[in-house]
Amino acid sequence: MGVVEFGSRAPAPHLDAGYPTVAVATCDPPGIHVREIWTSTSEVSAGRRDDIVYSSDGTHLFGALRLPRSDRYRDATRSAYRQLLALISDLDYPHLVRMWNYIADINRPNHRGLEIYRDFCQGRAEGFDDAGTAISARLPAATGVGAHDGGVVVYFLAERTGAALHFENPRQVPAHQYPRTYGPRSPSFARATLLPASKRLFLSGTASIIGHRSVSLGHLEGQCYTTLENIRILLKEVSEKSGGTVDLDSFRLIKGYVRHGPDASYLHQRLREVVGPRVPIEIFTVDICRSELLLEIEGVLDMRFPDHHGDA
Ligand code: 3EB
Repeated sequence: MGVVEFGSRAPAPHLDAGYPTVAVATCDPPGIHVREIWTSTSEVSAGRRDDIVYSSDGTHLFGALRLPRSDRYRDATRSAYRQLLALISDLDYPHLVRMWNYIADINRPNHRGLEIYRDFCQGRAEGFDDAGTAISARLPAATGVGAHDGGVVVYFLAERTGAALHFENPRQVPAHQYPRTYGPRSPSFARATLLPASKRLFLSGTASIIGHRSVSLGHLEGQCYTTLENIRILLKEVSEKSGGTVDLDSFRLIKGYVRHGPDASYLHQRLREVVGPRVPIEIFTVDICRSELLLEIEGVLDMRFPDHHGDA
């Protein structure tokens, strides 16, 4: 349904191959470092509306857009999110499942001295407001991290049936309820989203945050430990609430982000210990949304549900 190219360049998402190709600037050596490929077993058709390229298969919609590099993203983000939400509603894939936001200069001040991430969050929250409470009550899992170039690149997955379930982490304040000290509008996302039909769990970007506070300041190993604890606690919550099973052994792919390149090998080693020898791991060196955070972890997991038709 779409391809995401993590590499040195970030041209706008395009449809030249008959499906969306999205580029995210996450590395310096020229070329494409890794491709993320979204497939479907059904027939896929692609299209473009406003600044959004998309593909759909009757059940899911994959889409992408890019906002050009700027020192103010609030209004452009609001309008892009409004367009995106209108598109999925009009095409009848109204339920967001997972969103990724890659934001260049994420920790730099905007034209008014407000951090770019906070400026982005303000526009995103307003875009959700514009769409009405039905959508803002069903915020999906997401990632919001830095990138080396490209302005703001957004790609997302939505679905038709409304079966997607969203989860919060009992050890963390829901991001949409973070206090105002973190910016004029809170980040708009849930900690994880489950697609029951495919038993797939989408884990949001997760960092060393307890309650709403960043912890283990300046300490890589401590932030890694707290982040993995956050994930373990969230997965326990998802298991309890969904009646299925999911734990740290359930990853089918995992992505890590580190602020400082030399920390990549440590995070890679820790993730390898956690997920076992066969699960793909990718580590990207980009800024993280809070300037004190050194790393963030996200991924896709396979859930198991009891088999009601079994021979037990
Ligand atoms: C956090 O927990 C860390 O703005 O979309 C994680 C996942 C984070 C998504 C977003 C931000 C976002 O607040 C940062």
